[in-house]
Amino acid sequence: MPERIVMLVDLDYFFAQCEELRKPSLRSKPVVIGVYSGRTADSGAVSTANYIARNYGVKSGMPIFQAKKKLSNTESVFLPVDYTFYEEISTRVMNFLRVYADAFEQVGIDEAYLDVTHRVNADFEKAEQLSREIKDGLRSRVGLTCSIGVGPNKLVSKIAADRKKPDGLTIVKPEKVRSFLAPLAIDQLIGIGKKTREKMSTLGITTLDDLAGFDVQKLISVFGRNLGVYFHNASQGIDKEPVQERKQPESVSRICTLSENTREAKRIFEKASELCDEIQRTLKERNLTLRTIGIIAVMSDLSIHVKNRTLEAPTEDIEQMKRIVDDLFDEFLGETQLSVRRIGVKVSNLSQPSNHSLLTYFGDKERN
Ligand code: TTP
Ligand code: MG
Repeated sequence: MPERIVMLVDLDYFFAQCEELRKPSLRSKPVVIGVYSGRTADSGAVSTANYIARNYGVKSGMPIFQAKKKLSNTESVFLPVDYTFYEEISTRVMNFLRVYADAFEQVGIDEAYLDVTHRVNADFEKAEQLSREIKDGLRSRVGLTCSIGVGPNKLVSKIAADRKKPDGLTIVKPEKVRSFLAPLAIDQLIGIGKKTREKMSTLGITTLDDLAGFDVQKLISVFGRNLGVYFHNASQGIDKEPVQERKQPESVSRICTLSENTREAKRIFEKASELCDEIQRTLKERNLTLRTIGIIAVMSDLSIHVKNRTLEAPTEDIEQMKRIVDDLFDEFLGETQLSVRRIGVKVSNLSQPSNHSLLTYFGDKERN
């Protein structure tokens, strides 16, 4: 394969930066965006935070009350996720970026791969200029900063983009790939989470250099052929995955006929729960999260009813999905006297979270 040049553009502290965009006075303060569960005023988790808040130790996934503690003596601002607004900004960013690429692939809400090989005549110096042009353009046209990684493939460009943030630019030419990767911890690779890291550690592997030097047959015997070969290649920066636009399904649904018509909530919930499990398997296979959950009920008179709920942020949590499906059926049964003949569950507003993109190719269920 001829040498490629692939760029990964990742927006900095995206949700928080969007909030700063519409309210510039936030820029000088710690800003935390949270998904509030609604149980108590502060229950929920941090979605992201600006870099001022990160300097106080605030991180994605941290409980909101803990972030509040860390920021107790500051002028911090806590805001709920406004996904619709972030999607609008994301669309503007992606439309801006797409024009620069021979091939374009959006990953998640704030990242995209650009294959720019032809555009820059396979010249890394030109790719660097182009990266600066893109960074300047995003700043002046949309008002956002990003971090860019440039390398000979997706794997290297992704790791490169993570090296310097915010507002970073990291270029890794093909001849530097090995020395760039060698000292990094193995969990820089997509697909290496806690369990794999521990297993590798027992084999004496902690860095990508250790992994690159490890016998591939032994890796295969421990992790299976697909993962073993993937780890072996990835540790050396070998990745042939093309940059290509992903076509995502609009929705995933399952429907079934009940063994007999019923109004009994428990029986409906049980069946709906099985449908949710099936849907979740499909979502997992395709690395998709959902934001809208709907139920479908076909009644004894064959009339069809639909009810939907849209969450404030995407989820992949099956228990949350089942709770909402139960709620929706509960509400629905309260509104009708008829018995139910067929039930369905439909999820839509699907998206692919960044960072998970390679997992399914290699059959590893682990998450970073
Ligand atoms: P990231 O690109 O991982 O994070 P980020 O853009 O906030 O920060 P960075 O400067 O390190 O790139 O994720 C993009 C958005 O996805 C982020 O702004 C909020 C959302 N997100 C969550 O809701 N929960 C999470 O655990 C993570 C990691 C991200
Ligand atoms: Mg980001």
